[in-house]
Amino acid sequence: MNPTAPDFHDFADRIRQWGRELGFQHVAITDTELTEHATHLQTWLADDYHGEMKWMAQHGAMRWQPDQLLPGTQRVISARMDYLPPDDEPEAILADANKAYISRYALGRDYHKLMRKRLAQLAERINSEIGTHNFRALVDSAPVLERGLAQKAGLGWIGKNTMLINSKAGSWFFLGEIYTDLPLPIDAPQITEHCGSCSACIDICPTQAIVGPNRVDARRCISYLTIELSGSIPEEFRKPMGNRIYGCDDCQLVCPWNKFAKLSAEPDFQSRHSLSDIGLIELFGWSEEEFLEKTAGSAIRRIGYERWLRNIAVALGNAPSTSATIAALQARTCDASELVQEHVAWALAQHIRKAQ
Ligand code: B12
Repeated sequence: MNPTAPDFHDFADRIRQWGRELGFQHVAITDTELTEHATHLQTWLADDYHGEMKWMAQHGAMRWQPDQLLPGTQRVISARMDYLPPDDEPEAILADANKAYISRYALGRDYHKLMRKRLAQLAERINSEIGTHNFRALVDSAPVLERGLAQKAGLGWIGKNTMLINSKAGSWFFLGEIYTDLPLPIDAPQITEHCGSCSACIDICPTQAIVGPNRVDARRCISYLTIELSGSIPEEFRKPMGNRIYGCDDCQLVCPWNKFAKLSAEPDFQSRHSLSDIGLIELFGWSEEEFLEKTAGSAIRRIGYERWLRNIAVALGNAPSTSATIAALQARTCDASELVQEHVAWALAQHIRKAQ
C-alpha cells in the first residue's frame, strides 16, 4: 500500500473509468453479504432444480461467502459486458424450422477467456496504482452467485426469468467479478424490480421451465437440456425444443426491457462460421474434425460432437418433412453413438407419423 492513505471514493471512480476503457459497460462495487440469495439457492438445490449440475451443490457456503473462496475478500467489483452481435435477426431464425437456432451468447468466441483477461487487466491496473492487493478475477469459473452480487452492486434486478435485467440495457450481457481485499466504498444496490405484472417470459418458455417468478427448474430449461445434460433428452421436451440446438433465448427475446439492449462491438462476440444463420442439414453433415475445427475457441465445443449431433437430430425431427431432411437423418441411423442413433430414430419417427 502507498504510504499516503488513498482516497477510496476517488479511487472507486477511477476503477469504474478503467472498466469502461477495458470494454465493460457497467462496473460497480458491493460487499460480500449474500444471505438472502443463499436462502434462494438452497431452496433451488433442495428442489433438485439443478438436475445433473452436481457442481452447483458442491463447495457448500463458498458460493455465498466470498471470503471462503478468497480469504480476506471484503468487496466484489461486479462487471457487465454486452454481447448481442449486430445485423442479427434471431426471431427470423427461430421461425425457420430448417435453420439452426444457437443462443446469441455462443455465436462468437467463448466469453470466459475474454472477460477474465479484461478483469485481470483491471485488477493489475488497480495494483499498479495502489500497491499489491489480493484479488481474483472470476467469470462463471468458480462457485459464485454472480447475479446476486450484480444485483447488490446495482447492475440491475433479477427478473422473473432469473436474468439480471438493467433498465437501460436489458439482459443480453455477461457478468464477471473481481474479489478484492480493498475496503472500497460500495454502490447502492438495485432494490426495485421492474417486471411488474408482465409474465411474458413465463408464458413463452417452450418447456415451462420458469416454474414461478424468479425460479427456473433447470431440468426443464432448453439451455440445460442442450448444453448440460449428458444423456438422452426426455421425449416430452423434444418437440418444444423446435430448432434450438444450443441454448435458448426465448425468455430474453420476449422481455420488453430488451428493446433497450445495446449491440456489442467486440470482435470476439461476432458470429463465426455463419452460425447465426445456418441450415440444420449443413450442420448435421459436419464430421467430428469439422466440428472441432469450427468450434475451436467457442463455448459450443464444450458439449462435444455427440451432444451436438443429438441436439441437431431432435431439431431435424421437428423440421419440415422434405426428402433432404429425411436423407440427412437416414445417413446417421448407424452412427457410432447409441445416443445419436436413438435421437435419429425418434426424429425419423416424427416424419413417418406426419406422412401417415
Ligand atoms: C447454473 C447456471 C445456468 C443453469 C441454471 C439457470 C438458473 N436460472 O439458475 C442453466 C444451464 C439452465 C443456465 C441457462 C442460462 N444461462 Co446460465 N448460469 C448458471 C450459473 C453457472 C449459476 C446460476 C445460479 O446460481 N443458479 C442458482 C439459482 C438459485 O440462481 P438464480 O436462478 O440466478 O436465482 C437467483 C434469483 O432468481 C433469486 N431467487 C431464486 N428464487 C427466488 C424466489 C423468489 C421469490 C425471489 C424473490 C428470488 C429468488 O435468488 C437466486 C440467487 O441469486 C451462472 C454463473 C454464476 N456462477 O452465477 C450462469 C449465468 C446465470 N447464465 C447466464 C446466461 C447468459 C444463461 C443463458 C441466457 C444462456 C442461454 N442463452 O442458453 C440461459 C438463461 C436461462 C435462465 N433463464 O436462467 C449468465 C446470465 C447473465 C444475466 N444477464 O443474467 C450467467 C450469470 C453467466 C455469466 N457469467 O454471464 N444457466
